[in-house]
Amino acid sequence: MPARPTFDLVVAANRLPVDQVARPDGDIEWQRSPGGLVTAMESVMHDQAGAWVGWAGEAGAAPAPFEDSGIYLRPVALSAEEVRDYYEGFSNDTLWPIYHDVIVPASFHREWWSAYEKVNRRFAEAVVEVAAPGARVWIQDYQLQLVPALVREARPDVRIGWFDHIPFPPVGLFAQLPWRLQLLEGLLGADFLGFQRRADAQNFVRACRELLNAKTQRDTVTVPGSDRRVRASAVPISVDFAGLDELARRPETIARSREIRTSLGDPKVLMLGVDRLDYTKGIQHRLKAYHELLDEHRIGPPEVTLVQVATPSRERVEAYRTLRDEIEQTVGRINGEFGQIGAPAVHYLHHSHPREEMAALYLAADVMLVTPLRDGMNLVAKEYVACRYDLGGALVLSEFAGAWHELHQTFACNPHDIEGLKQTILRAITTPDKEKRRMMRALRRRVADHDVQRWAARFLGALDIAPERPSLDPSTGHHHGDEPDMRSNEARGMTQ
Ligand code: ADQ
Repeated sequence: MPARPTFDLVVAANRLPVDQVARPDGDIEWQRSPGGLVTAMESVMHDQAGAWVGWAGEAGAAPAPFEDSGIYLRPVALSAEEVRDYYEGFSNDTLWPIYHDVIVPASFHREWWSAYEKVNRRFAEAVVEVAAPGARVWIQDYQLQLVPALVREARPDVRIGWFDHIPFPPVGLFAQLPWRLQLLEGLLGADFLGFQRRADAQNFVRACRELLNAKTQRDTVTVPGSDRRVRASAVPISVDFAGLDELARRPETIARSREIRTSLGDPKVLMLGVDRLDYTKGIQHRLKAYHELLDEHRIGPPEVTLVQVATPSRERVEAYRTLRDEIEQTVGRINGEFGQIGAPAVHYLHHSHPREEMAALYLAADVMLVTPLRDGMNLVAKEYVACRYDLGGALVLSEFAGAWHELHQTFACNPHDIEGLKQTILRAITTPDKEKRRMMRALRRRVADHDVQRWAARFLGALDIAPERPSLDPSTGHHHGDEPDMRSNEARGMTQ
């Protein structure tokens, strides 16, 4: 029997970067899913072969490992019960609400936790199987928080990193979790932990200090009972700037964006929202502000219109079904009151679109509304910026999105403050083009410099030097990985 292949770089994520699609002849084929993580990995995997461990998206037996565009894919099987308990349950109905400020209440069920443990163990076994001696292992996100310690136990030779795509909650919220100690101990199996914002890393370090009684110094935690140190710091994720910029400049994208505007009746102002249909995204707050602006005759169709794209998401979790009903009811009410024949006030699209169509929508939109109540980063904000090669458009951005800590030249808003949100939307509409172009130029500079390729390189760079190197750069007094300009919004506080 041939030896199983092993790799120097192993990525583990809940999902593999491919989707199963049925061909018309009934055969199944795999299609690369277009997410930013895949682009980031391609950029670091081009000079070394890598493996990706993840679920293939269908309950039941896992397909055999296979190769796709140079990446070795190692599927992990999940039974239907495990999808329910580990994924929909513990990941999306326990951790997700706790990590997002309990916008909806979290559910705690011991059998969900057992499934989470069991599935994390299965992921760890798959990682161990494909990792070469001394490999770098990069574990993604909140679904796999126990994997770092499980991998370390079996394979002390490998370097282990974990990246948190969502916020890490303040200790007061995190402490509600009955399994808080196991989660912290799971994460402390890593050498380096990456977060979207400095505040997230600090929340983690503080949780270790207060709940595990661990010794901490700035961004470093000493694992209790050992002298091993783990670093936790901010490495904010980004988008494939060059790829999106190129896509937006294509004549067919430009033509499609004109066509979109024409089919909407050539409004003076086209506003756009693009979100996964999730209660963290502040879609209701946005619709409420829009509704009031219409009601007060400050704006109205056909001059101003709103396109809201809401991608279906987690529809088997009750909070998401309720949210969908609420949003669809609100959209119906707004259109009933303010729509005209051929000119609805809200164009609501509940399906996903190819990249090309997304780029055309971004290019068509005069005002992009990104108003989450809490969001790890929010890639939509950065994608919009990357597509606006023409320096057109205006970005309304919530202070509660990780992106706000990097993108300073936006129309910043607090989505809870409906009156303030309305004023901000009006300002985004009425600010002179010259000023908006200046803002967009600054935003594009930031995203171009900090693209997803750089994010991956920075994460792996930090993983390579952690934890032997001192975490403070003696020449500047700054932490490695913290850009001075990322700190300024945080330093100004959330009260501006
Ligand atoms: P998400 O919560 O999924 O990600 P976000 O960062 O906005 O949020 O990414 C959504 C992605 O889906 C974007 O790339 C967007 O273009 C795409 N998308 C949305 N609607 C779509 C549609 N109708 N059709 C096609 N594509 C659509 C989590 C965290 C975020 C963090 C990311 C990455 O919650 O805070 O930014 O991970 O770390």
